[in-house]
Amino acid sequence: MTKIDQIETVILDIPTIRGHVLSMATMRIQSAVLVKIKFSDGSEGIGEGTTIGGLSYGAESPESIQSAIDTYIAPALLGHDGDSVNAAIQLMDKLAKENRIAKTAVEIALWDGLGKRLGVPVSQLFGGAVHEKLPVAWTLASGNSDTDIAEAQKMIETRRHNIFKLKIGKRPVREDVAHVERIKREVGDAASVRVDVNTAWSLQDARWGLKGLQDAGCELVEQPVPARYRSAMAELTSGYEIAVMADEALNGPADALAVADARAADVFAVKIAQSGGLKRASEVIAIGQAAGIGLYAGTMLETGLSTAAALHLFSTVETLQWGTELFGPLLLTDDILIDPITYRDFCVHVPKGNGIGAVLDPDKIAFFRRDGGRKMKAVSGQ
Ligand code: MUC
Ligand code: MG
Repeated sequence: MTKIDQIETVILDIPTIRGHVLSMATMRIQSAVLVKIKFSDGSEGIGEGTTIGGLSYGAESPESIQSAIDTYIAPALLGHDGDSVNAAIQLMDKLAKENRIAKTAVEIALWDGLGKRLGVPVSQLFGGAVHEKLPVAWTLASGNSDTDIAEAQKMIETRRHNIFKLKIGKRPVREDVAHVERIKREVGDAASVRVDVNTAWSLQDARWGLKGLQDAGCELVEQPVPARYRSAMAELTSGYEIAVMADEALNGPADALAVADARAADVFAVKIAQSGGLKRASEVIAIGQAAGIGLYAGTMLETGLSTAAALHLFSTVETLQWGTELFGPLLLTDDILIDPITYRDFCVHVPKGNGIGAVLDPDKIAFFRRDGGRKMKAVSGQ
């Protein structure tokens, strides 16, 4: 038996390339909790958990993710069989309620270790990849329409993205609709325009918003109302042509079943971290498929590490009708992988190699770690 010998965590704080203005927070850094698991045969696995804007997006913060792992999850897993990811998932679910991002970070490291020991990519552990690359959206969220338009035009010209998700919900609804109209007019048929309201609207706001957005040629609206407004989501889903996507409302398979049952979304934004790991995300995907709901691979703005893990899972999915937004590493000023993930021709490529196919750059980890990395760098004069 390959035992779990050691579980280490570290928080990295990596600046974003520009302020990322969301309805609930403006991000200027992303904090990623990295997990490294050492196994008794000398093998290792790495994982990552992120949230967005501290505690403004959900109930877990970078600090709570780290402490849930260090204080509760790691001590319970030590000595257990590293080859049975299912046993670890079951144990984590038993001893820790919720805390899906913390569980995800650990679970990714277990899959990565298992893949490396078996000499196969993680996609193989989920039945094998059917895609080498997937379409990838970019989020326009500078907080300024002119800057967003220039950014979109550059992305189209350089063939990096032709799907744009606009972050709205901070301004009054009519101003938001005017902002979307302007951007759609500028990009025309060269790009798909969608929006994410991050729960900011009331049902009344959303009725105005969805009407205006669909008239503007916007194709999809993500989580217009709070996660718990399931009947409002159902009304909006059936009341307008524009596709309605559930994001914050989807915290694992039980939510997916309830949302599908209530017809409270046309599309699922499947996030590995919000689902509670790759396995639970695969269950959310299965429920969406069975219910005839469209699929989209969402992100918690992870670094290349968890983005690689997500790509392995999503590469095994038959159809992602709405593509992916697995662009997390591109929002950060620096990449922490030795071989960054490839973005080309409007697609993101699934990393090759065993496990999740990601190798951390130790200098970058030393530089961005919260517990003194930069100080260490400064002392050594770099
Ligand atoms: C979200 O709510 O979907 C995903 C892309 C982005 O820019 O923010 C996230 C969060
Ligand atoms: Mg969202």
